[in-house]
Amino acid sequence: MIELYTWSTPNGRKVSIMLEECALPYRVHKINIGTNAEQFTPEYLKINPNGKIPSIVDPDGPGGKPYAMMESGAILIYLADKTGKFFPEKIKYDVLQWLMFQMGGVGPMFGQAHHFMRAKKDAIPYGSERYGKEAKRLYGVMDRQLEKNKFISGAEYTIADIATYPWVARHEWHRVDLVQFPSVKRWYDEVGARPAVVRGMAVPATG
Ligand SMILES: N[C@@H](CCC(=O)N[C@@H](CS)C(=O)NCC(=O)O)C(=O)O
Repeated sequence: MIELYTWSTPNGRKVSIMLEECALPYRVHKINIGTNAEQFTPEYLKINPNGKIPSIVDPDGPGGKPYAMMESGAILIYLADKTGKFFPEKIKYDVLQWLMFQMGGVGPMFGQAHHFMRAKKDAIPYGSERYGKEAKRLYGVMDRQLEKNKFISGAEYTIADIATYPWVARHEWHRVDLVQFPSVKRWYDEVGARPAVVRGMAVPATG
């Protein structure tokens, strides 16, 4: 059984959605990052040297040996390779582009918007404006892509959609009205109706 170390955040939920989509058995270990302590214990740093969630430990990793992994994008690729799901060879590089767009753009920029808008309550207006504007720009990019394509990286649902959905689910946190991005809204409703996405978004059950 795969051990999942996570918390109630978009990066954590990418992995719980993927595990649900692939019907892989997993056990949830809550790492309450709000304590500023649980993610930095020596035991946890052995699994995730970066001191963040999510992480997994697969007892049946490469070569049949236990394998610990950090970085949500890498974990999605690993689980896709393991199961042969949601990372089709024929659109591999399209998927990678949009996965990297999420990992290097959507996640970090929305995360900064949340920090300045919510955690700092707009105390530093420059930060809220800078990251709020960048978040809207990224929605524009996604909206144009989703106007032409059913899913983020093309005609099929892939790990790029799984990586992006939990961040768009926080649109109110970065003050984006999905009405202004109708193709993102169409995709968001469709992906959000998938039973595995509903289950994955509810992990961890409390926290
Ligand atoms: N690039 C990393 C980012 C992970 C990340 O930033 N996780 C946040 C929660 S979403 C975290 O653990 N923050 C706790 C901290 O920074 O102390 C990934 O995608 O896995």
